[in-house]
Amino acid sequence: MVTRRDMFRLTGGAMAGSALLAASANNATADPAYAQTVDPDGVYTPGEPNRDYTPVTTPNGTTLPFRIIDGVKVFHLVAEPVQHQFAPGLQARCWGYNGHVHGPTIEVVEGDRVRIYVTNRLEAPTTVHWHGVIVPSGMDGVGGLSQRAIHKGETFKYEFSVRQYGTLMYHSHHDEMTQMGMGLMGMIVAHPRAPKTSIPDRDFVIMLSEWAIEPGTFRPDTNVMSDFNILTMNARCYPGTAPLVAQKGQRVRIRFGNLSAMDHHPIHLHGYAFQITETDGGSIPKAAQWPETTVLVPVGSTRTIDFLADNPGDWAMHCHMTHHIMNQMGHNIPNMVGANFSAVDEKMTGLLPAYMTMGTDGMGDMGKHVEMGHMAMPINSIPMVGANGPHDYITMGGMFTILKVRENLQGYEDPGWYQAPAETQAKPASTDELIRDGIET
Ligand SMILES: [Cu+2]
Repeated sequence: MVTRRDMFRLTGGAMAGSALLAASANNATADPAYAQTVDPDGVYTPGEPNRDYTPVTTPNGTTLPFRIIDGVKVFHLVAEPVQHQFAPGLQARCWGYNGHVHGPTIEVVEGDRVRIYVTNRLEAPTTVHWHGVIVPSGMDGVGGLSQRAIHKGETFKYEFSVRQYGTLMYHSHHDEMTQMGMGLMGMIVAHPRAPKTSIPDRDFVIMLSEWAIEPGTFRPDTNVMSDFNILTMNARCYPGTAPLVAQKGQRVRIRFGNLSAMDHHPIHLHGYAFQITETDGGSIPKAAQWPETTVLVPVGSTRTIDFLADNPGDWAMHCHMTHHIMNQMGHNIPNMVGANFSAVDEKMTGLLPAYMTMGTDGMGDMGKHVEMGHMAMPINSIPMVGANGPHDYITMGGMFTILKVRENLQGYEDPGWYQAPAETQAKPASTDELIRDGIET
């Protein structure tokens, strides 16, 4: 007699068994909350990029390479100090994996058997926890609870079968406040063995995190509890963030993870409404999804959004907490908005020709003044806001990037700024228009 399990063994990872997999999936997903299309006890051939899945893109980041040894996908993570640039003009001595902050994205396929070696090149002991991944208890990577810490110079081996699909994470689980604050984290994407929904054309991965780096210093301060001043997407703050590029008509997926110490981030996308389709717990049934333009990504969670890129343009995508779109914002400065400092400025310029009182009209001009050389900045620091845009200065920094959707792309390099058709471009109102519409100014 051939049992259901035997059938899985016989069909292996081949898509020929997909009808059977789909039938089984209904039974399998009835119990666990996590998303699954494989038999948890089945044996599958290792999933290969562009054959079994469309690889994800990690803007400003990279994907961890692997080797297949006797049917097992073998990865090697090296925890080590990394000199990391957050944006031009700001870098710090952080901790990361394989020369990157954050670590490379680990991409696997449901049903894969994976073996992940972790070498510790830090002075401090460490561990790696596979956040949201259903693993045997001894592979969970919690220092003291699941294993002893990996000491300096040691290499540990983690091995498990991937029995779910979705957007997951990895991070140090030893001296968590320090080690995650220094950057020891990365994203994991597990692709479904037998996808139940359409596969996206563009699939992006973005880790949200936060840092405290005082201007003029070169090391994140992990003791800070609330005054984080560098807010990042894939460990970069604007203008250091790379744009997300898609062609009109493509199905786009963006997978957010948040391992900030203390802050949830409501990420808002302009130009689109999207569906929230996954959490790190699994995929959300179609009937339970609802449309949004802002997705709240809580600390210690992932959220996946899906939409059709049918609206060409340059679209802002940013945390909607306004203090999270500033760079190295000091929060202990006096409130200057609306104050009249013209007499002070006049007297001060006699003493210091470059003197200028900042903040009376808000902070929007600060980046511009720095760029024009009107304002001196401490060493290793960046303006609170922005960069030059196509129309004027962009007054956002921090957790901000741009989704660029174009009619025709030659590739996925930055296509430059969007040229809006003249009739769709906001511009100063003409006198004729004001008279015609009875607008008095
Ligand atoms: Cu935020």
